[in-house]
Amino acid sequence: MMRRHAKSDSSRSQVTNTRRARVLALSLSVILAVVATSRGGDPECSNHGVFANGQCTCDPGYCGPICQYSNANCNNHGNCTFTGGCVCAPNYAGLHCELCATNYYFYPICRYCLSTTTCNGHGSCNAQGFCNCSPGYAGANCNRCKPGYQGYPNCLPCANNPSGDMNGNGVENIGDIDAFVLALVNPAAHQSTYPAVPLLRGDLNCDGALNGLDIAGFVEILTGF
Ligand SMILES: [Ca+2]
Ligand SMILES: [Ca+2]
Repeated sequence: MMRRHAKSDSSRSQVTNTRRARVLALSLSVILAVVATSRGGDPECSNHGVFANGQCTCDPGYCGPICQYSNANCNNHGNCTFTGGCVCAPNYAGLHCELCATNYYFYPICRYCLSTTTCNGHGSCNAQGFCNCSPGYAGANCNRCKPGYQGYPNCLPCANNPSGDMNGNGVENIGDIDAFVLALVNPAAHQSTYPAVPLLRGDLNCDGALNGLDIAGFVEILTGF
């Protein structure tokens, strides 16, 4: 009995040692992999590539004979080249992709805008690459008439030249809200307060009447939306 026990203990011990060896081997391989990764590449390749057969194979995003260039040299808006230049993405330009290409605006966003297409020929591109619509036009792409205008693409002023200037001071702004609301709810009071401002100036949807249907146009004039 004693000998059988001893044999059994010995074989258990062997199994345990084998497991330990396997765990150790696995741990070592993990450690070696981590070390290799953290080292980042061969020194001959600026630590950004692998040196073999007399030349460097650079990591993604690195270039040059010894991987000394990177996409960071291109402001990360293009790919570096073997000679240290940049091949910029289509919306970027400059030796280091530090500019927007023609017809792109608002570096580093570099948004595309072309007045004849993006703004439908009824506006111009602003510094942010959005459309500033010509008078009488509205919409992100100047693809419709502003309230008070009709007949896209011509967008001529409607009868009575409607506008949001319901207090008659020459500008359209939040100062017109009270006057516009007064014109809607108590036209006679509006006329006595602002005798120089015809009620139909508020006919922003151009249907020949001033009523609730003109509110959306009034809000758009004040907010731009
Ligand atoms: Ca006004
Ligand atoms: Ca109306």
